[in-house]
Amino acid sequence: MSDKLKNLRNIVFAGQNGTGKTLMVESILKEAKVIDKKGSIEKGNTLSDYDNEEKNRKMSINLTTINFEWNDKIINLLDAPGYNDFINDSKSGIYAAEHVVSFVDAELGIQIGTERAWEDAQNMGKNISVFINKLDKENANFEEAFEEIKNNLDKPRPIIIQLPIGEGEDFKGIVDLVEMKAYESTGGEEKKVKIPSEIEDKVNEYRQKLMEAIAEEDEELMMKVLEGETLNDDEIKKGIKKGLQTKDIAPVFIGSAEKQIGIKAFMNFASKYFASPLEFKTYKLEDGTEITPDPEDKFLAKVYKTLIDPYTGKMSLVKVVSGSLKAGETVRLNNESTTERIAHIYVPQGKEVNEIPELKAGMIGVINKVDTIKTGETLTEKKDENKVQFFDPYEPVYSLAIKAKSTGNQDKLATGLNRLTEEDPYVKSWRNKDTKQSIISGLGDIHLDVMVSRLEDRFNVEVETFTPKVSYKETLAQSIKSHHRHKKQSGGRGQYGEVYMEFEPLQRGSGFEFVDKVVGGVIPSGFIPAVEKGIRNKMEEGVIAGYPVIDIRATVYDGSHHSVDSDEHSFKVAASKAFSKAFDKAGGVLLEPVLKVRIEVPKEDMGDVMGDLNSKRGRIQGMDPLKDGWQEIRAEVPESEMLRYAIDLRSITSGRGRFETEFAYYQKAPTEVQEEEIEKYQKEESESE
Ligand SMILES: Nc1nc2c(ncn2[C@@H]2O[C@H](COP(=O)(O)OP(=O)(O)OP(=O)(O)O)[C@@H](O)[C@H]2O)c(=O)[nH]1
Ligand SMILES: [Mg+2]
Repeated sequence: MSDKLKNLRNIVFAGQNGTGKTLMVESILKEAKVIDKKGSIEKGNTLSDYDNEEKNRKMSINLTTINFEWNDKIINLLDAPGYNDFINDSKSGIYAAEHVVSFVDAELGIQIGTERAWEDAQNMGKNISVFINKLDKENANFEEAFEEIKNNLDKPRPIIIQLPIGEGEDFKGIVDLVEMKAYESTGGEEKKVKIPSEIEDKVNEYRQKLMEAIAEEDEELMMKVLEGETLNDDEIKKGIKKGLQTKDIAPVFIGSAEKQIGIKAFMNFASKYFASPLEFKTYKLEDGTEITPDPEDKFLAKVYKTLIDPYTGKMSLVKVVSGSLKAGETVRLNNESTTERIAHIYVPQGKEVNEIPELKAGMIGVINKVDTIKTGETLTEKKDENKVQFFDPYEPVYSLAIKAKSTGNQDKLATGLNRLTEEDPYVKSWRNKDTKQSIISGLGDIHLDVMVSRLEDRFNVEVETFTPKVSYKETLAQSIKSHHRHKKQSGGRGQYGEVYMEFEPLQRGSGFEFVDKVVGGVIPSGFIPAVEKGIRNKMEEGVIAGYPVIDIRATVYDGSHHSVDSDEHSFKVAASKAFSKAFDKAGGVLLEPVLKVRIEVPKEDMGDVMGDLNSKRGRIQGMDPLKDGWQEIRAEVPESEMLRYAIDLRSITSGRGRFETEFAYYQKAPTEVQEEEIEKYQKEESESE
């Protein structure tokens, strides 16, 4: 194993938004002398949040990777966004790293974003640790925060490895219980100091607790502690290494990104005890085979993220899970079944890249400007068709209809959406054929808002967004016979066609049936398809409210023709008119789509969530307890009531609840909805005339 790989550490900062991950990255880069001056979130000048949207919104949106050295180690530090709408980028970061440092605000305690990072890290088999940041805040409380962590994270076991010197406004440094060293920060400079005498007793007490916690990792160590002996430095270190290796312990770090406290101790610990990617087996092939990250084995890499810079073009971020790739070699793209020569290879450095000659197992790299490579792609050697498993992303739950403000810009909008959804594949852009609207779907309103701003910023298209129309359908209220004669005499050849028809509503899901019962050639057989076509066209167009008609049987049983004037067009018109008349006489029914909804919420929010579902005409289908304190609710709810559910559920459950939907069936829409839709349609029709 080369030293370079042995010394590599892939670390992601993940967890609740606003806990200070980006500012902590900045503090570390200052300490590592990658930057001379620390930027701030407020000024929008951090190395990690470089995107315009991140600067404007003062939050991370994209996963950013920064590469630097600490002592003898090469660190890839990944800064993940914490806001729920960008959670798939957090998952990408957890996927690409081996060590997940989950952030907690010392004042606010555990929040859902951090719990989700734990869940994702556990599911992907990653190593978890915790950073309690913002200990400088007035109401920060280290002990309370740790208790909460302990109560919410049982595997791996959180253990205290550092103690604060002072708290709240007096927070000025930390004691490293492993190394028994203290650091204090004055004027933004962290310096080693003597352990303050007033906390010596506490330090000894916690060092003892640390020993006991670590002894659980090793029988020999346990015996020693039980017999009242103290562990020596080497034994403690050995215990920590083992606990991390077995994913049994989660070290808890503390500090303040704002005051530059806890940086040195964290980085020293990470560079000493965190392990090289070659020591983990967290990736699998799609058939379940575990992959050994051996640089000498065959080349396998996964594209976990795509960035598109308006000037420099496409950057595909790859994690090499085995083997190696030299610049100039050709790889196979297994989703596309094509090959590409990779001329240059880079490592990411914020928004920049640094060129390198070779990528090896465990490394994070960048491939530039290969258009066919997309997020989720597996790159392999030429003849290898294996695919590497990816994480399960969160699916879109919130949609908006979108159109360019100026009609001349529709093409530009389409191009922009294409590019943007390639960069962020967790936004989908599609056309709803029923409502004839262009739709964008994402994880929440902020997610789509970012898309809209990017369309304006990068592609110069101003757009409007609306709540999407619901895909209503129409059908007949009852069976009815209907007749129409189409006759036109306006100089030259006339138009003539007459049909007698019967229309019947069918069961949901039956579709359209056409029956020809014409006898004696009163309508020549050559015109029968035109009759059917007339009905089909009208069905697509809609009769009462402009939505497609479904579940109908149309029977043509009589009619007449004219030997000169009859043509296909005349019979199409006659059938279509007969169909409309049938709706006038028998009445039309507006059908609304109903969704099957699965919701996960904390128990304490159950009452409010159920109440809200009731007010949305939802029918509860069942409930099941999930893991500790969570509940699953299954319900059927009309789609029209669910258009803003991502936002409603977020506010009812303070961002904790999540849900997914799928189409279930169509049902008769309530009378008020039907009346409203008909009125809207008639208004639109009269305006367009
Ligand atoms: N008082 C105090 N404020 C901090 C500290 N760390 C960060 N902040 C502030 O907290 C806010 C959020 O910080 P960020 O670094 O953007 O938080 P983040 O975790 O990256 O947030 P997301 O990118 O949205 O997930 C900013 O206003 C920071 O200046 C800290 O240690 N103490
Ligand atoms: Mg951030």
